[in-house]
Order: sequence, then structure tokens, then C-alpha cells
Amino acid sequence: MTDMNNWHLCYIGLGSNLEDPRQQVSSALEELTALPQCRAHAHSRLYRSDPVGPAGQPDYINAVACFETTLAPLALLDALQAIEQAHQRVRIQHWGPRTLDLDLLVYGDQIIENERLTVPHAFMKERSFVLYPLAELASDLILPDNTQLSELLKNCPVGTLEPISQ
Ligand code: ROI
Repeated sequence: MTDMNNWHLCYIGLGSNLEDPRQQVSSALEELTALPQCRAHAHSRLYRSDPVGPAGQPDYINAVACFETTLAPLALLDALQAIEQAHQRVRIQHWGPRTLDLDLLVYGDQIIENERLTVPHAFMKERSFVLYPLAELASDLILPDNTQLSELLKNCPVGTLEPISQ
């Protein structure tokens, strides 16, 4: 389904900790720019982050991308999942290691809750590996529930998160 006259500003979180994570995230960033009905704006630096979830898995590489799209939310989700599949996504256990995760964090000012999609993303408010890259792109972002990104950052220590690219 499309909405050709309406461009929606979106933020996508990228994460990988398997199969050359840096390369996974870099090439996914390029693939996002090539999606139909999307115009890419910017992406954050790449970050190295300690895993959230079961211990003993490799470190993650994370980033956030920003673009506009005329794709409806579920059509965008399909497109993101097609990219994940193309990376032969492996997800062995819940909250375990994965080849590539693409999370729709924010879709304009919409609040979406259905069986496939929760937007804004359910855990983004407490995850440094989402909030700090996001703040690079939109430090004054206000979520649809009126939460300010700057307030979320105050409650979310940067910890060991570190940028690894310019
Ligand atoms: N941990 C980090 N650091 N980065 C991620 O992208 C990430 N993604 C996940 C879980 C398994 C929750 N942990 C993560 O899905």
C-alpha cells in the first residue's frame, strides 16, 4: 500500500553481531538508500556496543538511519525484512546473536500497535545503542507520546558504547 503524496520521516535502527557486523551494517545502510519510494537523508556513525541480552555473545555494531518514505508502515516493514533476509539473517535464540536486525524506530508522528509492528519501537527508550546514534541525527526529536529524546538520554548512561567510524 502506498501513499504517494505523503512523505513520512522515519528512523531505522541497525544492529549486527555475526558474520562481519561492520560490513553487515555498512551494506545495509546502502541498501536502505536504494529502497523504492524512499529518499535517504542521513545516518549516524557506526557504534560498537556491548550485547544486551544473554551473555557470551559477540559485541554488536549499531547505527541509526533517517529517511523519508511514501511506503505505508507495513510495506516498509516488508521491505526491511526483505533486506534482513537477503543478509541471510540468523537468529538462533531470543535476544541472542543475529546477522542483521533492522528496527523501525519511528514513523513520522504515528503510534502503531498491531501484531507485526510496535512504533515507536518498544525498547528504544532505554537502549543507549539506539538513543545516542539517534541523537546524532535528531537531538531535538520528540516522540509521538511527547517524550523528548534529550530527556531519555539523561536517564540512559552512554556506558561502553563507542563510535567506531567518522
Ligand atoms: N544488543 C546490542 N548491543 N545491540 C543490538 O542491536 C541488540 N539487539 C538485540 C538484542 C539481542 C536485544 N541485544 C542487542 O536485539
